[in-house]
Amino acid sequence: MVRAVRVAITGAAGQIGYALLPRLASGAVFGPDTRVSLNLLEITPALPALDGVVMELDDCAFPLLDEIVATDKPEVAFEGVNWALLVGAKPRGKGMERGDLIRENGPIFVGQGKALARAADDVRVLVVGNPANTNCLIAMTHASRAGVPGERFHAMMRLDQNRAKAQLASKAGVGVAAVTNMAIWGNHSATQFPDAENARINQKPCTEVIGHVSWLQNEFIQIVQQRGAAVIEARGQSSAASAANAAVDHVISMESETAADDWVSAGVLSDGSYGIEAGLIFSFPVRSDGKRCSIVEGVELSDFAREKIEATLAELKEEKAVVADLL
Ligand code: NAX
Repeated sequence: MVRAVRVAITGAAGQIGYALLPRLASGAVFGPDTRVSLNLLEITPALPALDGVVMELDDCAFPLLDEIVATDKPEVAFEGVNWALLVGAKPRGKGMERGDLIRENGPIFVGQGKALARAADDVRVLVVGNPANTNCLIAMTHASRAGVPGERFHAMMRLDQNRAKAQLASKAGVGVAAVTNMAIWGNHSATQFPDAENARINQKPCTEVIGHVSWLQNEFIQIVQQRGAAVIEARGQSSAASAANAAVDHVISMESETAADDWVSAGVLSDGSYGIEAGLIFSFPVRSDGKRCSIVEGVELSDFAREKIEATLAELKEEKAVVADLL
């Protein structure tokens, strides 16, 4: 049976949008039996650039692509969508502190959360725009007040998961598919905790396979935490192809059932699991049943892991305090 999905992408004329849209339109995300419509949101000054992106999508002649809506109005962009990928946000400017960025971008997600609740009945939301967890918290708060369940809001941690898997695979000399159970805990920021202690390589504990405890507890964590900065340093621009790829991976994972012996990482609404303050958007290992996802319970955490998790939790609490008036 042919099904149809409608996907909203904000910041669609940006660099992640440019890498993401062809993947959505080609069928790479929802499969060869699903027709796709794209609702593209941009700020008014970026509409001419968005026109160019629409021309290019037309010129790809994707057989599964039904309709493209390009707009600067959130209500139009979110009308009847099944997924909303909230990518659009202001980039961090020179000399800007993290707190300034949070204050700059927070208001965008107040309006978008409200608009989502008004325009879409059955929507799942992935927030990519930084600071992703706190932006997600803001959008979720306003949408859930209008009746959209908070569990449908996710902050993207998949790029961090993919980066961590790639590092472990390279260190162990195996393909990335051999690495499973890669949990990223906490915030999509330099305090995140990529958890090698619970990762597995060819179903064996990663700590046994790699063995090099000091590397796993130091260099590995730092490489993953700083990978975004390393890409900016090398490329002069932030990660775009890998970020778009991670958004694709996230949606595919949420649309399918997670293997019983694996998990994926996503920033989701904390229910108090693992002692994380309920109500925060915190990255946990999660499993999806194709429609809903839930936090994996019972993952063992060492004292080292708990200390790292406390640090990233503290940062998320601080971010929440900075946007208290937006919640
Ligand atoms: P770009 O600056 O290339 O594109 C952002 C686009 O968003 C621009 O076209 C801008 O006009 C648009 N925009 C701004 N405010 C908007 C609004 N209110 N409504 C709709 N559109 C709006 O940035 P890009 O490289 O595409 O990155 C987008 C966001 O992703 C940034 O916040 C970036 O920090 C974040 N990232 C998040 C990652 C994650 O793993 N969660 C990784 C990659 C990336 O750094």
